[in-house]
Parts: sequence; C-alpha cells; structure tokens
Amino acid sequence: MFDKILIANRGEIALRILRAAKELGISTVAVHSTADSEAMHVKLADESVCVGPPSARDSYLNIPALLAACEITGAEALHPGYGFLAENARFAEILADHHIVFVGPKAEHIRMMGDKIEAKRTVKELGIPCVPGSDGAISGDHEAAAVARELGYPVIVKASAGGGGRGMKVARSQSELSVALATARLEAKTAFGDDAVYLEKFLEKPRHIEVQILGDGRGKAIHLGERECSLQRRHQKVWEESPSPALNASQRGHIGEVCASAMRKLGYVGLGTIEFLYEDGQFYFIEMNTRIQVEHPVTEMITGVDLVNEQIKIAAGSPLSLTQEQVIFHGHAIECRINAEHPATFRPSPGEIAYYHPPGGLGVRVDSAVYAGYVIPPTYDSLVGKLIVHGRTRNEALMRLRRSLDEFIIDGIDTTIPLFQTLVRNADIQNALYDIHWLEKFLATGGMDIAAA
Ligand code: MV4
Repeated sequence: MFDKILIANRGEIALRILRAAKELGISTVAVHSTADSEAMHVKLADESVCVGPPSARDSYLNIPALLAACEITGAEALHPGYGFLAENARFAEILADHHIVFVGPKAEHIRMMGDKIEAKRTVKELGIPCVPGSDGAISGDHEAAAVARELGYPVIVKASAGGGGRGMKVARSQSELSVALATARLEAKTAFGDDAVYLEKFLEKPRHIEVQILGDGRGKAIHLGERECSLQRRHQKVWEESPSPALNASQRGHIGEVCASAMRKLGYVGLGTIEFLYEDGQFYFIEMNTRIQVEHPVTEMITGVDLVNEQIKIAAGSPLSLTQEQVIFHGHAIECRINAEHPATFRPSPGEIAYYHPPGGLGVRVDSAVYAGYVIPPTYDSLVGKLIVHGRTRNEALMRLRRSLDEFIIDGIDTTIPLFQTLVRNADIQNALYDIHWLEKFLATGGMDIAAA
C-alpha cells in the first residue's frame, strides 16, 4: 500500500478522499490555490502545498505544479477526485512517466471513453445496448439525411468530444437537420477543437440511470447496482437515488451483469460509471465516466462498500475486495446536492457562512467541507455539500430527508435547501413519476414561485 497520497482536488470530495486515505493508514497531502488557504481539506491533511492563484487553470489544473508538489512531499500516488484533471488521459500518462500512480483507470480507457464515438463503438461490441444511430462520425448533410431517414425523426446530433450535454442539437424533421448539424459542428469545434459529430435517435421522455462498476484489470469486474439521476437542471444533477424506483431486481441484475461482463472483457481497472437513458423498459448507453462521481454516496449507503477505499486499493495493485455475490443491496438512499445558489433563480451566492448546523441521526450523512465562518469563494463550482439519507424503503428515506432538510441550517448565503424542501413534498417525486425533463418543466411552470423570489 502507498505511504503517502496527494489529493488533487478541493471541497467535499477532497475530504472524502482524505477520509478514505486515513482509514487505510496513508498519509495525505492537500494542494490548494491561494483562494483556498482556509479550506477544510487543507486543515485536515497531514501536509499541504499551495499550487497557484485562484483560477483553477493556474492551480488545480496546473500539471507542473502538481508534479512538483508530489516530488517535494514524496507522494507516491495522486487521487484526482472529480472534475479538474480526473478524466485527462494525458495527465494520467504524465504521472506514469514520473512514477506517480494515478488513482484511476488506464490512460487508454480514459481516452477511449472521452471520445464518445469510440466509446459507443467499443461498448456496443462488448454487448452493451446503445441508442440507435450513425455508425461513427457523420461526414456531411447527405449522409446525415440518409441516417436520419432510416432512424426516423426526431434525431439528435452530438459532438464526439462532448458529453454532459455540450454540443447537442435536436432535429425534428429533415428541414431542421442541416442547421442542427452545422450548429453542433461549430460548437464542437469551438469548445473542444474537434468537429466530429454523430447522430442518434432522440428519445423523448427517458430517465437517466447509471450503473456503477469496479474492475481490477485482472479479469475481475463487478457492478454495484445503479443510480437514478433524472432530476437535473441544465445538465447538472440535482437529486440522485439508488436503487432506481423504475427498476426491479431482475432488471438490475441483468443490466449490471451486462456492464460487468463488458468491463471484464475490456480489462477495465478501477471505478467507472456506465450511463444509460432508460425508456419503455429498454436501456440505451450514452456515455461512460471513468472517475468517482459526485453522487457515489447513494451507492455506498445501500451497499456498504467504500468506493474511494476500493479505488485506492485497486490503484495499489490489490484485487477486488469483494465478489458479486457479496454485493448486497439494503434499502434506499437519496442525495440532494446543496448549492450556494438562490433556490428559485439559481443565482450563485458566494460569501461567508455565518452559522452552520448540519442534520444528524440514523440514516443521515452529510458530505461537505464548509464550516461556520468559512467564506465560499466565487471562483469554483457552487456545491456546498451533499445531504444523503438512507432508509429501509424509499418512503422511509423520504421521511428522513424531509426531517433532515428541516434541521439543516446554513445562514449567511442562499442555498438550494428550500428547493429540496419543496421537492420532497411533491406528489410526482414521492411517487417517482419523473423523467429527465421533469425538473426543468416544474421550475418553468412556477414550481418554485419565482415571482415571490
Ligand atoms: C440524449 C437525449 C435523448 N436522446 N440522447 C444530455 C447529456 C448527455 N449526457 C446526453 N444527453 C441526452 N442525450 C438521445 N439519443 C437526451 C439527453 C438529455 C439528458 C440526458 C440525461 C439527463 C438529462 C438530460 C437533459 C436533457 C437532454
């Protein structure tokens, strides 16, 4: 096992990784920008290194500074968390060149899944069901029209270098297709420097369901069930739960085994998430994420498996610590992402937290890096923390969520807690009758009463 690990991240995920490292007896190195000198991850780490000014480009994304921090402290491994450099294949290669272990999959697999066309071609061959669409990149209007006619409208044009909703355009008829294609291409070229696009049948009312997998690269891979993340706003997940209320145990076992089997064949090492759209009882692959995800705690709560602990052990060359038969699902978990934003307008609200009282009690977990007196800088994302509740049933989790939201006090800034207090009392949410468009429609039709805000 490693003696020392460097955590190339900030906020709640930096704390999450620190905790896993401490339990493994690994000494921890935090890195931080000048804006984060007073951040909790710096206070809790054994050592810390300032890697640059506030701008993430010059600090958390500053590869030479991170390499220097590893060298100065003697860290043998680096955990990237999520965001920042977590899915940068070149960074993983550079670390390897410097004999630093990247806690994550092989660079080859990061690169493969970052190219959405390549990812889809690969997983399809490995037996994962995909959205019907073009066989690879689309060359021009003529080919697009032919593929779209075959698929039937509506279709969606997606950027191969995209993901997370960037560079996507829907065409509802042939007359809309060439504009959708040109717009998606231009956006892709501008945002990613790569104008390759592909075409898919557009699914109107799917749910977003993702499967958590873990591979050891020695021929073993298991799944840890799924998470449902349909409640999103502007491609940002807001509420996540596990298990998905839309699946039964047999569907779960089937899609989980399809994913685990594919990862076994691929020789995938580490933690990964295979994202699907789910409509009319069918799964359709959209993307694979090669990092720990924000919403990982709901999986931890129902399986009891510490996913960051598994990531670190696998990176150190250990085999998987459990078999598929040892993964047992208990109850139901829900996570709410609490942001420093106005609950109806979503206007960012950085500033000083005047008073902080997190909820507690049975089945309640708060992953956060804030404290009373902490000043949330305006520089990074607005996640203040995650409230995760667990219950024996979904109803019990909902009751516990209602209670813990009412107990949570964060004074001095706006937070999205009132949004969740509204959602947890909503009949559609209580009955799990939602798809990927539900939240935006709810907000657009005055669900949060913007007039009063
Ligand atoms: C789709 C789709 C409908 N049909 N693909 C958005 C983000 C990216 N990961 C994939 N996305 C979508 N792909 C087909 N063929 C609808 C979306 C989509 C979406 C997906 C998941 C969660 C929220 C979403 C919100 C809008 C659109």
